[in-house]
Amino acid sequence: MTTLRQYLDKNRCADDLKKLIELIAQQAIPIRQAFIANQNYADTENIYGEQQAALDKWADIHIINVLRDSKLVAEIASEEQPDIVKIPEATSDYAVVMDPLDGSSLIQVNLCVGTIIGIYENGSALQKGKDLTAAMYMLYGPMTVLTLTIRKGVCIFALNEEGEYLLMEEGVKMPEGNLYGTGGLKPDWLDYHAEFIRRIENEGSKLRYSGSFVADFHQILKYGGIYCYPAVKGKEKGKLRLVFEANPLGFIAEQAGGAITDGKRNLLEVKPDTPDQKTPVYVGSRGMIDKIQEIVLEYS
Ligand code: AHM
Ligand code: MG
Repeated sequence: MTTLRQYLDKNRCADDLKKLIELIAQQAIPIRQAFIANQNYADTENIYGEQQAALDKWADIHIINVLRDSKLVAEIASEEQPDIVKIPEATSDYAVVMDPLDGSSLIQVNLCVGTIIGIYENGSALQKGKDLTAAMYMLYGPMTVLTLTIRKGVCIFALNEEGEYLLMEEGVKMPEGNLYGTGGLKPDWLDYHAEFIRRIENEGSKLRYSGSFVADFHQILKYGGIYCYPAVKGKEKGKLRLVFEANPLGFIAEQAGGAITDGKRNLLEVKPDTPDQKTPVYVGSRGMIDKIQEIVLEYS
C-alpha cells in the first residue's frame, strides 16, 4: 500500500512542505492520547465567547509548540488564539491556519471530531482560500483518517497501528448526493434558507447533522449533499470562521469537484480582513451550491 511519504514523493511535493504535512499528520497520535485526560471544559472562553474544552486548549498549545520547534512555519493563525502567532526564528515561510479541535462540544459524548489545517506559502495566514498550498484534516473517529489535498485532487489515508498513514482513496470525487445538515435554530433561519431546506427535503434530501463540521463535511465529501451553517436572525455572519474552518474544507471540496459559498459568492475568493472573521457557510456538491445561490438570488 502507498504510504503518505510515498504519495508526497510521487507527487513531487516540495521538501519542507512534505516535512510539514507529515509532522502535522503525526500529531493525531498524541492528540488522540490526550482525549482521556482532557474530557472536561476548561474555565476559559475563546475570543468568540465560546467555552473552551480542555482538549481544545491542549491540542492548540501542542500543535503550536511542535510547529515552533520545527522552524518550518513563520505564522500560525489558530481558532483558539486571540492573535496570529509569529515565529521569527523560522527558516521556511509557510503559514498555517488551524482549528486544532473542531466539533469540541462532542468530545464528552465520544462522537467524531477532528483537526482542520490550511497551509499557505509566503508567510501570511491572511490569504484567500483559493491560494492555499495544501489543506488537510485529521478525523478522530473509529479510525484516524487524514484527508489531504496538495492541489492535486483529494486523497484519504488511514493511520495504522505502526503510526503510518496508508492511502485508502485517491482522486476522491464528491458525488451529487442527497444528505444535508444545517446549523442554526429553525425559528431564526432567514426566509431564503428555510425555502432552500424545504425544497431539498421535498426533493428527497435526508438530514444528517452531528455538530462537528469536520465530521459532517467528511460524509458530504464521500456521499454528496450539503453542509450549511447559515446566517440567522441576529447573527448575520453565522457561526463558522472563514480562515480556520471554511477555507480549508472549502478548498478540499473544490479539489473534489464540489464548492463552497456564503449563498452569494465563492468563499475561496474572499480576502480575509481579520483572522476571526465569521461567515455563513454552504459547502457540498456542485448542484446543491448552485441551488442555494439561485434561491438567494430569488429572495434578494
Ligand atoms: P468548534 O470549532 O468550537 O467546535 O465550533 C464549531 C462547530 C462546528 O464544528 C459545528 O458544525 C458547529 O460548531 C456546531 O454548532 P451548533 O452546536 O450551533 O450546531
Ligand atoms: Mg471549529
